[in-house]
Amino acid sequence: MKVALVGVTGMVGEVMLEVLKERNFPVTELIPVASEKSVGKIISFKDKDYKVVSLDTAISMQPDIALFSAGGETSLEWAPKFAKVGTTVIDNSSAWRMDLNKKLIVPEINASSLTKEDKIIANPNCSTIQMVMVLAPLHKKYKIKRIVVSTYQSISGTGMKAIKQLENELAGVKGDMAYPYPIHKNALPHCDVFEDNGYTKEEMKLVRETQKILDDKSISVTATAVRIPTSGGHSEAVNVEFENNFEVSEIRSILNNTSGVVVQDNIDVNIYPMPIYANGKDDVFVGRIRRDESQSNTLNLWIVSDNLRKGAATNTIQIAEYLVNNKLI
Ligand code: 11C
Repeated sequence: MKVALVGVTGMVGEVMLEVLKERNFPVTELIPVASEKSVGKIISFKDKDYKVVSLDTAISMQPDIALFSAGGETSLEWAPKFAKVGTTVIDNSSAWRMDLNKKLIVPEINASSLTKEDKIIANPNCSTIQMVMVLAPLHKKYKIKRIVVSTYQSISGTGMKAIKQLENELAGVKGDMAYPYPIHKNALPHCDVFEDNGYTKEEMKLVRETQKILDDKSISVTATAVRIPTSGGHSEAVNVEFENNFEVSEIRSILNNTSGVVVQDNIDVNIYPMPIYANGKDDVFVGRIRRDESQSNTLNLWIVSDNLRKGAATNTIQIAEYLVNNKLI
C-alpha cells in the first residue's frame, strides 16, 4: 500500500507513524505530507528516510490510502481531491463526520457498513470513540435511553501548543497561550469552540457522533466537556439509563468479553482506570462500574483511553486494516 500521511509532523501524525510500525501495516511506500514550512524535512520510517512533500505532490503520487490529521479546513479542501484520483481517505478531523453521505467508523462497532465506494471515511472524535466502545455492546443488550457524560480531557487533545503552555506555566515562563486561562492547577469547562446553544462543539460531538455511530437517533445524550492538566488520555464519568434492567455482574461479563475494552474494576484494592496507565495503550479502560441507586435501569461508569491512540491514530489505522483485509481498497 502506498500510504500518504497528511499532518505527519503533528502530534497525531507522529503517533500514526508509531502505530503503522507496531501493527506492521503493509506500507510499501510512505508519503509524508505536511504544510509548506515542513516540505523537504526527513521522516524516518522502518529504517528508510522519506522527504515530506506538499499536498499537491502527494496527489500526483496517487496513494492507495491517505490518513488525514491536519485539521478540518485541510480535510474539507483536500480530501475530495485525493478521492478524485482514487485514493481512499480516512479523515481524523471533524470535517466529514456528520455528512450524511460519509460513514463515521469505529471498527469494532460498524466497519461492516464500509464498501469500496466509501472514498472519504470519517474517524470520530476521541471522547466519542472511547465512550461508544464501552456503550455499544450494552446498547445491543439493554437499549440505551439517555447518556449523561462529563469528560476530563487531556491537554494532548488540543495539540503541541497546549503542552507548551503547561510547560511554560510549570517553568514560570511567559509564552503563547493555547487556552484563555492557565491550565496548571486548573479545570476549564471549555473544549473546542462554543456553539449557539451554549454547549461547546466538543460536547455536541458527543451527542451527534454517538447517535450516528450507534445508528440510533432516539438516544438522548447530554455532555459537559472539561480540560484538565493531564497528558496521557481522556477520562469520562458516564451515567447511562437503559430501557431494560440489568445485573451489574452481567454488565461486567459483557465488557470483559468486548474486544478493545479492558475492565479495571476492583475497589477493594483501588483498581480503576487512570490516564497515566492508559497512556500509550490502544485499549479503552472501564471501571467504577456500579448501579445508579437514584434511578431505575441506570448505570455509572468511568472510562479512560489514550486520546491520541484509540481516540485518533489507532482507530484510523484499524479502519485502514479493515479496508485492506476485506479487499475494499
Ligand atoms: C480534544 N477531542 O481533546 C479534541 C481533539 O474533533 O477531532 C480532537 C478534535 C476533533 O480537544
